[in-house]
Amino acid sequence: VRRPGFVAVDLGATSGRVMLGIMGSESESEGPPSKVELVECGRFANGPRADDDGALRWDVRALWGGILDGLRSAGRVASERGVEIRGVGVDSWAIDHAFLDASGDLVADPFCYRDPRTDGVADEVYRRIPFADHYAVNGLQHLPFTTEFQLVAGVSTGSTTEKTGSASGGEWARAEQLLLIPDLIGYWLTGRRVAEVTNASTTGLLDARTRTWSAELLGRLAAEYPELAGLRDRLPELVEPGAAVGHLLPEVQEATGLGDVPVLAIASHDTASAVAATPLRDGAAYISSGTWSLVGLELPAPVLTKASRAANFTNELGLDGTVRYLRNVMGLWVLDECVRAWSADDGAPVDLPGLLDAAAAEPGGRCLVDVDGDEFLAPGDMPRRVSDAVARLGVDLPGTRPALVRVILDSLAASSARAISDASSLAGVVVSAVHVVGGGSQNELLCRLTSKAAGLPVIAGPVEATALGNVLVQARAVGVVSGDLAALRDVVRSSVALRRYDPEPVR
Ligand code: LFR
Repeated sequence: VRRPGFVAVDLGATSGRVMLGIMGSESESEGPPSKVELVECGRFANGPRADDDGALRWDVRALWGGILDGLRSAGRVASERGVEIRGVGVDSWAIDHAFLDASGDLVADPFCYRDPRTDGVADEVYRRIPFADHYAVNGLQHLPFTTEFQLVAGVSTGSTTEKTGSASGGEWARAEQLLLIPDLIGYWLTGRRVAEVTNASTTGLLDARTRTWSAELLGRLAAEYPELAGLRDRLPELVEPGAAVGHLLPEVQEATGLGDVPVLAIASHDTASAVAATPLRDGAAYISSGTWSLVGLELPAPVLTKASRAANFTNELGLDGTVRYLRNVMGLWVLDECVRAWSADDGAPVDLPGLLDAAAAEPGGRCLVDVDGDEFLAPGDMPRRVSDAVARLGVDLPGTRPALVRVILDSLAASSARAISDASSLAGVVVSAVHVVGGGSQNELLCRLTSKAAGLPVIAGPVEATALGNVLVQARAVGVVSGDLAALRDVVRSSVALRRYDPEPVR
């Protein structure tokens, strides 16, 4: 008998991956599989690109090409390994969305949430529909680029959005449907349009308690911005993770060599898949550490209190009715952007492991910058922006790369520690450990600094939490594994090695 396999398409802000999750092991022929092995079948670059007007957009057709290539190699790997592909699931970063026109074609490449067209828009919206009224329903932290604000930016012609406002307003006029990025890929794979709920929860348009589109918020938005009156009709039907989306279209089967494989809804917000595969136990916080650090707790219900709102905690939706109670910390973006700038200066890629070793040898705690400031959101010129922030603190920092990297990581660790202690007091949960998953779980210095700053043990891994969460939800949807989140996390624990860092002093 062939072992079951599931393909995870995982799109990140800097790269996309196609992973084949192979269930069980050679020795485990009977009974439900206790582990999953991930095989990378494709990897392709991603990143926002400036269009002719300077607007930052995602090249989703290039991503689609990478996905098809990855599916083709997943098919090859599966046949070499005696694996039967039983499903495909797609996750990506949240919030960003595409419009389809009346013929089902893409109206334009989707905007990247880092495009400055949303500057000032949220405040304008809050003057008409207060933040408190939003929070009472959608439970979302304030982020300047939430889908709702992008939509308003697209129909506003005010000075703050002059640059791209009119062009994107034209785009909205042609829009018949709004699809979040993973749902767009799902549509291209199957021809069916849905809105998966964990990702839909980041739009600002969902009710965090009922997990449905909020008639109240959509109604108020339409009353304030008549151009958006048709928004409700442009939002697809919501589905929960585990639902069947459809089957690969004949042309996709042909292009990939895969057969009539089902496409399954998973927790399509990458952070939701990552949290699903974080081997949490009671009282553990998590940091999903990549481009962003998403720092918080898994809860059974949203916390919509005034204190929670003031602390800017979000209630994004998770697997199996859970809530991801967290705050966005700027994450490795700031470091990655510095590395990108330095590599461009040098005309050669910077040696990151070497740089991190040198940063580890720097004295810690020289200063902390507020890495979460909006000033760090946009791409470009990051070393100067961080140095300027240091200078504003009146600190005389040596002008070396390791010194700057150390400040960035100290600041990131401090911000994460603050989010953990805030989440703990706001949700009334005593936190005993912090799980770090995603790419940042491999950054030993960051794990150590986080452990020290939080005064808690850090348990690092899995690196590929998102892909694992994607695969496991598919496996459960078709009955290859069964059980609740705890059972899925048992499979994660037996599949990967975790590393522990105790809060011993770091220099
Ligand atoms: C992480 C992430 C965050 C979201 C940000 C923008 O990849 O999905 O959860 O806030 O990207 O979509």
